[in-house]
Amino acid sequence: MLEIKTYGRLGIADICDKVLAGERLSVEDGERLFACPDVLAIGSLAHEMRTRLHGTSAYYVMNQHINYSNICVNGCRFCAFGREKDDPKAFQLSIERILEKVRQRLGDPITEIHIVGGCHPDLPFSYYETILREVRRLRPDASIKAFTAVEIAHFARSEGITTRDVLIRLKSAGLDMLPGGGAEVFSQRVRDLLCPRKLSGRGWLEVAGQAHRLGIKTNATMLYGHIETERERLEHLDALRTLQDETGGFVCFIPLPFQPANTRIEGAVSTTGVEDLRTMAVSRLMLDNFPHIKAYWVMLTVKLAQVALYFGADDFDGTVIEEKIGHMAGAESEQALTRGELERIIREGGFTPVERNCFFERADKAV
Ligand code: V47
Repeated sequence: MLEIKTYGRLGIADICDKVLAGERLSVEDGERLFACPDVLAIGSLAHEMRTRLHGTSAYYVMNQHINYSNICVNGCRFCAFGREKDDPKAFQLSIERILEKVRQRLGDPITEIHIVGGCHPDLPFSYYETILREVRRLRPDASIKAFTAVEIAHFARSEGITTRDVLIRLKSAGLDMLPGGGAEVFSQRVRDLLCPRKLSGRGWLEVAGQAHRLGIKTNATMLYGHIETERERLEHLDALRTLQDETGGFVCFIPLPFQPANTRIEGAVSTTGVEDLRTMAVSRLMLDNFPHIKAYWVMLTVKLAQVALYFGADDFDGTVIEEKIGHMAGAESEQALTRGELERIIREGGFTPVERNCFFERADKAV
């Protein structure tokens, strides 16, 4: 950490005291952190908290992403991945094609398969159940992290059943965990402007809470760097930690910097490195009840994600293998990293690489 007097000079000595005492920061504290000109001071506070929780460990996972379809009824303005059904770039994978992708990687020691798509207008619910059953059969040792809260609500609407029943059926088909996507920022103002057809912030939180109560862990994301205010980011973080107080079901938080290419937000530009690091650090400091914060290298770039390990992040995500959502929006990162590359990046950053599964159980201890 920097010297205490530095925080005094910056007018945030009281926030520094709260962090050191393990006390919760308010949304107003968060606003002051965003306003503080010294990003290193904020970063070192977040690093203090991250080190208290995880020491020098930095986690990674051997995983595989599979997108079953990009056809989506929501048409969110920030998304370059989703397509209408009749678009020449629309795709929809058959179950056999999905299994083929899993089979191609059977030789790799993958412990997590991450499956998401758009909100498809007419795929039957049995399609999703079959994906889970068959992937589970092919790779019984890998955890399946699939379908965001937005997809869960969409399946419920299409099938005419409750989101709770959707979750129960998917769990019995092999679902282990929900990924954190679809949260964007919960602010209704932002959602009305960017994704009016999408599940509301309140709806997203309800589905996440239901999943937690059924014993299904989830992650949570925040898409930032478009039209949202800092206050809206902080209110998003506050809503997440309130739910986490109730359920304890969130595993990892992932701040996602908006990638503007091929999207429909006029005049949007990429976030800068300092903004990304500051948002990472503020997220770590606000989310005092979240065990893990992910530096998602796909959206941050590998180099900035490595630096983010000093700004509150403790997880580097993983091998990924084939990424579409960020890359269709202009992400400049690689498509995949190997175990060797992940370990070298983490080690050269000064951390100890620890392989984990989707629940953050260490690979050497996982059953
Ligand atoms: O929900 C969409 C975001 C998310 C853009 O849970 C965009 O472990 C940036 O949620 N620029 C999907 N982001 C990715 C995601 C995720 C990724 C890795 C790990 C986990 C996890 C979750 O990507 C979407 C949306 O919020 N997104 N468009 C864009 N233009």
